[in-house]
Amino acid sequence: SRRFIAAAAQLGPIGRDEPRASVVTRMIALVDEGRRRGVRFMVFPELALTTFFPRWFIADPAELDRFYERSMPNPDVAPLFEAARAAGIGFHLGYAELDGTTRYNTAIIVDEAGTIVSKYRKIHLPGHREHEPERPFQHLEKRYFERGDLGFVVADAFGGKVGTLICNDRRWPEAFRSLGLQGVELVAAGYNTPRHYPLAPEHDRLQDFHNHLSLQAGAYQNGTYVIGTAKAGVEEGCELIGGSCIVAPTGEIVSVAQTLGDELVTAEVDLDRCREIKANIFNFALHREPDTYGLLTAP
Ligand code: CDT
Repeated sequence: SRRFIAAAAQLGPIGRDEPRASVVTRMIALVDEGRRRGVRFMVFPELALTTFFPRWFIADPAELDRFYERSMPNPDVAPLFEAARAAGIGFHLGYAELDGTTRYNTAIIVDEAGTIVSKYRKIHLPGHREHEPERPFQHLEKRYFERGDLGFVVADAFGGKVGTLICNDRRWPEAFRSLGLQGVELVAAGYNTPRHYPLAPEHDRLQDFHNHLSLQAGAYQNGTYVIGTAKAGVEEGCELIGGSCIVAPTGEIVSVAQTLGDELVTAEVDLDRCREIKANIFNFALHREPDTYGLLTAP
């Protein structure tokens, strides 16, 4: 069926030395709660298995490697796959990927049978490449990850078309539209968004607003559900926004987190409702004017 209960599986802070097993146990508790609430698909955050390590300049390669997964599912994560499969729940999982010697900020979608049906590597990598010690914390995604090489990915799953964005991607209409043009009906978007933005601290008060603005606009302009899931709370002294939510294709938030900790945010989604938008105001075939959009793809 195309009507089911979906969830944002928000995680609270993860410590720098918190073992994978501890994080996976927390995630399985959310899967158990999902089973009780009849959830079919749940979205975990970006880099869900570890602390948000790009906040530190890490010179020692062995120390950096600790934060990456070399295969998926690996033995640490297998219990999550097994618990979700046993519960009949599919999920979206963000993690740092080490593919040979290449590093990506990656997310997969796993169906109810435990099969990985899509993999996406983050394209919009924010932050900086070099150590900037004057900052209260770093944002070294440009140093620790290569730009994703898999394009914007939409998979057939859960009776519909399911796409992935990762954190900063959600702020870019081109990223959302790249999924919209593939007919996406549900976008999973995990994030780690620090409250404090050192380059424009006057925007700190706007972080929650800009998060929801981006998710809601992306949903409406493409006629798709969006599930945005935070890693939230004060993590190693750095405040991360929460606000995990489920957005309808009308752009309305239908369910939103109440805490900055581990929390399951649920709502019923009906993928047929995407048609209200896709067949009308944003009927792409009828109303787009792509031959005038050349600037969008000019370098
Ligand atoms: N993880 C991630 O992409 N975070 C960014 C933070 C702002 S840019 C330093 C975001 O867009 O939320």
